[in-house]
Amino acid sequence: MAVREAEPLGSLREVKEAGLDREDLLGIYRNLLITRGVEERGHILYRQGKIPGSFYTGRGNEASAVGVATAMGPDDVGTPLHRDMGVHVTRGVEPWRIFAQYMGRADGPTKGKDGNVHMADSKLGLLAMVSHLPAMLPVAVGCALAFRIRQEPRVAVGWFGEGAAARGDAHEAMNLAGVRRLPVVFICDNNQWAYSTPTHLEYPIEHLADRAAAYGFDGVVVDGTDVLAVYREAKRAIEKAREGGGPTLVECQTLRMEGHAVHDDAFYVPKELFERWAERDPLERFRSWLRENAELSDDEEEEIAGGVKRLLNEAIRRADESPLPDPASLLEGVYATPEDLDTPHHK
Ligand SMILES: Cc1ncc(C[n+]2csc(CCOP(=O)(O)OP(=O)(O)O)c2C)c(N)n1
Ligand SMILES: [Mg+2]
Repeated sequence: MAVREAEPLGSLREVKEAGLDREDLLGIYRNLLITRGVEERGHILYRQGKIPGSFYTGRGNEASAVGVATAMGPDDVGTPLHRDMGVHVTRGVEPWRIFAQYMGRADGPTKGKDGNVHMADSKLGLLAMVSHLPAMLPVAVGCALAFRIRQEPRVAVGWFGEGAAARGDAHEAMNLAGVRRLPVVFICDNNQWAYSTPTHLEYPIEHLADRAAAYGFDGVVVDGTDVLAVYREAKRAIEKAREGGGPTLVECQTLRMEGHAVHDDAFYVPKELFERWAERDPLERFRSWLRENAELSDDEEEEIAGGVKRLLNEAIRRADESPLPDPASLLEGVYATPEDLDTPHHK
């Protein structure tokens, strides 16, 4: 069965019908710039020796992450991964706290207990990832089951990579979600590589989203470099889930534009592939779309870019002032206390 392939979003009118006004569009552009800027600055900090451990980026995936997060409701929850910085940015995590996290400082979301992207601000509806992939999918499904039991009109969004989809927990999560028609949306960041493994060694079907049919729900393939198409498909899937229509598997197609992490130069990815996908740079595509369809002027563009630059300069300065964590706080915040839990059961 051929899965549905999403159309690109065309005119400003269509976008308005999809629920976005001009201010929203400029906000999306800004979030894309912040996302890329955070990761570009991260590279510099890494080379300056200011980021311990490794450093991961989602270059090429900014539109997928920002598009999906823009479609989420304020009370929805999500489990973004190492390519999804745009989700944290769009949900409102302040960049200085992201830099503090990278640098292992006390003001990072994990308070210096992790220096990597295993972070999230639960107050913004995000759950921090663990390393094991795709272990957050069962967690997202568990959230959806809780929403069902509590009769809350909320949706959980679970992210996974196409490589991680080969593992059993992806199957178990999608099966349970399908059987119970839970309010969950599965977002596959299909960036064509799992470390050095290409897709033809990961799954033997044309589209990963073809699998949705086997779980009894819809699958859709979307160009992950087209922020508006991602937004529309994510919105459709999220609202369908909210209304009791069950899960959707949204496959966002991109290319991982850098190595797996900073230690990897991606020598195994054909150069032509990078060249081809560089022409579809998500930020550049959306900038051109805004100029052609929403009258983005030079002044506006400069104002937004300048504002982002100042924000990031200030963010790095502030993060650098954040202290390293006090060793005495090592065991604080590691386990949830009853006060942290807002379930009726614990009240
Ligand atoms: C269970 C498990 N096995 C191995 C790893 C090591 N590992 C981290 S990321 C990664 C590649 C994952 O590929 P994919 O799911 O396509 O996500 P991507 O990194 O491409 O976004 C691997 C093998 C892991 N984190 N968890
Ligand atoms: Mg991958």
